[in-house]
Amino acid sequence: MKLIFATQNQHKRDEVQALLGNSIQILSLADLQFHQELPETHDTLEENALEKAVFISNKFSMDCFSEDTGLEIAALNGAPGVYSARYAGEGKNPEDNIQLVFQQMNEKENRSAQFRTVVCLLLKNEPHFFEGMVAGTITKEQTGVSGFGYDPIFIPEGYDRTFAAMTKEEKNEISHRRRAIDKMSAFLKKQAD
Ligand code: ITT
Repeated sequence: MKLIFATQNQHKRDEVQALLGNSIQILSLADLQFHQELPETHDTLEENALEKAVFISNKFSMDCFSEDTGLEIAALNGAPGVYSARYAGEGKNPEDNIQLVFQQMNEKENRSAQFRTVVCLLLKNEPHFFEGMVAGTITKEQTGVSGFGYDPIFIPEGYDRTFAAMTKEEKNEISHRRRAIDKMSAFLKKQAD
């Protein structure tokens, strides 16, 4: 089976490719020579995931999936959430985003947070949604150099290291993205049976 993964984020692409292995042939937007940023104009992960999938599916007339992910911090009422990529401004700069989170968390006792991923799979123009979450805490300083985005400041529950201090394999074992993609894989397998 062949599906486009509608994302311009190479880290997401690498993680998802490793998760799906050879079970599904993923076409990336780079494979299709498509380098334009994808539209994300809504206030929920679900709507943005759908928007990206519909945009690419229409463009290439092929089944595809997309995902939208947010870091939801309890003490910030769920922020940065759906605005995670551009939290500190349009430049999508991960370092600036992290510094803004630190600034806003400065006086906060409650460091609880979760990553939430919503995958939207568009099969014959019919959307199917799959959600994955991982709970954890926000650190007071950055550690680790692996991963991307907010990984250096997020410690998943039951661990003592940030995602960025784990290997790619360790993160992929337990991540929000893994949980959502596993649900999509199970759905696709059932369709094929
Ligand atoms: P596409 O829309 O092209 O898929 P994007 O980077 O804009 O790529 P999102 O809109 O989902 O993706 O942005 C979510 C942001 O949240 C992303 O840019 C990262 O900064 C952060 N993020 C997403 N997944 C993450 C992860 O697994 N670990 C750490 N940060 C993550």
